[in-house]
Amino acid sequence: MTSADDQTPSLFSRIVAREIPARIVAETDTVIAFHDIAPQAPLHVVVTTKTQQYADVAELAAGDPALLAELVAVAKQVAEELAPAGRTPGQFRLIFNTGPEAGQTIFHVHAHVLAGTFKEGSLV
Ligand code: DGP
Repeated sequence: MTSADDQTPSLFSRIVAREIPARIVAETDTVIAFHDIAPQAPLHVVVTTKTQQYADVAELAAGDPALLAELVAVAKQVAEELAPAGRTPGQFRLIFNTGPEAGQTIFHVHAHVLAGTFKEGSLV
């Protein structure tokens, strides 16, 4: 059991369940991607696991590396398919805020896929 197991459904689990609307852009059996509600770049998509078993990327890497690889593959797919105008498809920043002091607010592992520029150097 990991730290997220005993929690009530996270906001992202509620998006997975379609209880909260989101602009979903990709989905596999285990991973889902949707536009961030407060974009920090012309392309800003959140990629997360469909279950909330892992709170952050360190837990996911230790517990299910294949699922982490799937999440990264979906991030790349999104960055290829939704590249901002004038940007090279498939070139992107991938940010996993890990812990509250690093800016993590939702403790259900997720990556931020960013491309284009609003705030160069921002860590989301
Ligand atoms: P983090 O701070 O790394 O835990 O990222 C959480 C992200 O989730 C943050 O960039 C904003 C986004 N977010 C929060 N609430 C919602 C929501 O209701 N819908 C969507 N699409 N994104 C949300």
